[in-house]
Amino acid sequence: MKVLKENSLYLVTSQEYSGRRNTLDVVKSAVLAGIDIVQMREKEMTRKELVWLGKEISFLCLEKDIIFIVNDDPFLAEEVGSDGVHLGQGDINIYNLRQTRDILGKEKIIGVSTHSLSQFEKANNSDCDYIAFGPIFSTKTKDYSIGVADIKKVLDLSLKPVFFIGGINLDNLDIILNKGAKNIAMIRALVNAEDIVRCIKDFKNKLNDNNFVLGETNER
Ligand code: TZP
Ligand code: MG
Repeated sequence: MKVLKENSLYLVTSQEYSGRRNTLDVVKSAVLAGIDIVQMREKEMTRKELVWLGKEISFLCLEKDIIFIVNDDPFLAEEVGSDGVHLGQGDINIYNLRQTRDILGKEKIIGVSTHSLSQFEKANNSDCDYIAFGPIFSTKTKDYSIGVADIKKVLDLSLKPVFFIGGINLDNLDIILNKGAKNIAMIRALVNAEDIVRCIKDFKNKLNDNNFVLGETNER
């Protein structure tokens, strides 16, 4: 299994929010800039398009040792040669974690989306490899946000890497880093950035410079 490193920056793709860029070009820039993880999350593509795009991204990520995750579908994740699958709360009703593990095997990564402390605790005690928690801030992708109140609690409880997601950008990143967050995931701040390479480098610098110390208040 590829190792999920700390201070990871996780790009979630979306052609819908990428303006005139296509997702493959977004991923090429992200790979060039040193992204850690890429998830193909394309809700408007046919399966044929997803297989084509997934194989292209798989190849790009393999060359650079970047983790490539496919959203929603473990069979698609397997078919395109990705490193794993990301399942939402709805998806785990279709493919539960046991079935997903059977499809992908123990060397592949399984991530789960959570939107509340109780969903987090359930995922934390399940056979997944990382957990996404959010939407933290308001985002066009979801019609609600859960705020920052549970971040510290989630980090205290966490038995596996946690990725905070939802409306995160370079202006509000410090708020969650100051609560102890190590890893972040996002769509629009990256796919919409004027200069994707520069933007990723700015995020990576902030994550790597993050000197949050457990036990200190770090409130600003
Ligand atoms: N899950 C929770 S929030 C979200 C997903 C897929 C969307 C994140 O997109 P953005 O543009 O970074 O707010
Ligand atoms: Mg899903």
